[in-house]
Amino acid sequence: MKVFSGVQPSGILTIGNYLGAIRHFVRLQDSAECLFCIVDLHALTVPRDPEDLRRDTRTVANLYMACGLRPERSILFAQSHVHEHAELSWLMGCLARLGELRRMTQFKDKSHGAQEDVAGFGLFAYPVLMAADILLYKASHVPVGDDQRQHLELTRDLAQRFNARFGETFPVPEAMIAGVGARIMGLDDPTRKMSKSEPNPGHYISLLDPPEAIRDKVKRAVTDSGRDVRLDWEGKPAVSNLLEIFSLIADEPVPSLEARYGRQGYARFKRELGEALVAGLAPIQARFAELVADPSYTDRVLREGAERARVQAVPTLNEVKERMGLLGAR
Ligand code: AQP
Repeated sequence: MKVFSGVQPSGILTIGNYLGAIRHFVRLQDSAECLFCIVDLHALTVPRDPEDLRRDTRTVANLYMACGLRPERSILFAQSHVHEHAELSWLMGCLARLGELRRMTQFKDKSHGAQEDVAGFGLFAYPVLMAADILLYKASHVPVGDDQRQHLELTRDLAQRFNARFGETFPVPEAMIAGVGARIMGLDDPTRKMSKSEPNPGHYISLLDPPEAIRDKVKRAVTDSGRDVRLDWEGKPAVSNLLEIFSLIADEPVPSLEARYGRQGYARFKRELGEALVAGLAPIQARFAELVADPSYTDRVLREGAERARVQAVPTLNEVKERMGLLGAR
């Protein structure tokens, strides 16, 4: 089993990124060969301030480690340090079809329905680069949140198309999408996925929010009509989202939380959820503070991670080029 996944340095990671993805990365690293990437080329698909992007890339690296990823166990690296990603992306792009890329919902969401003549090409080509990220390492499994399901399907289609046309080369990777936590919703709007790049800070809880901010954001989180705390995504989407977050962060089953808070109204439930989040994030924040104090360590982890990733990336790229008919440089 070979695992690949990535996170964009497009802001400070949220509990959505943690509960939907990184928590699973940490678990997988003890049983599988793992590569976890900071997909900085993906972050360029929307306008970014260069200094912010550099800072966020280091922050994601430190948060990976603060959450429990160990560089001696998993390969941690920045996508742009392994230029083979961009090269394979071109080759895969030659197999992708405009129609299938146009159907990608993330492109539609992030281009905000802009006319095609102004929507970014990078945003359009994003899923092809993501397919290249995964296929470059011949990964068999990709742990992601639910929002990446469609991109994974495209990756599988491209792998199969390549294999059919040029001979068996890529394993067809499987998405690993957890049942619970795969789609944490916004605190301000339970119909929208929680996202780190949202302008309203009340929408998300970041892994680095100080305790007061966490308590305050949970207190202000929208709730549903009525008073009872129960899981009912149809009728009570906001409370169901909070219950799911509570269950995951406190490692307590939802029915046990329902039994405790069921008919008591929302105030105590929210107060104790705030405390559970503060307690759950405290060890991550403490470890992060240590890592930030030593940027040379982070840079070394990324440099060594890229070297180890390239050992796997270069042979795949050469194989692909040869199969496609490119003349090898001698
Ligand atoms: N709300 C979420 N619930 C569960 N999982 C989530 N993920 C993201 N949001 C949620 C998962 O986190 C991993 C990293 O995501 P990404 O950085 O590659 O991009 P994204 O999916 O677009 O995440 P964001 O936070 O919404 O970023 P921005 O705001 O830049 O678009 C993925 O596995 C993702 O599924």
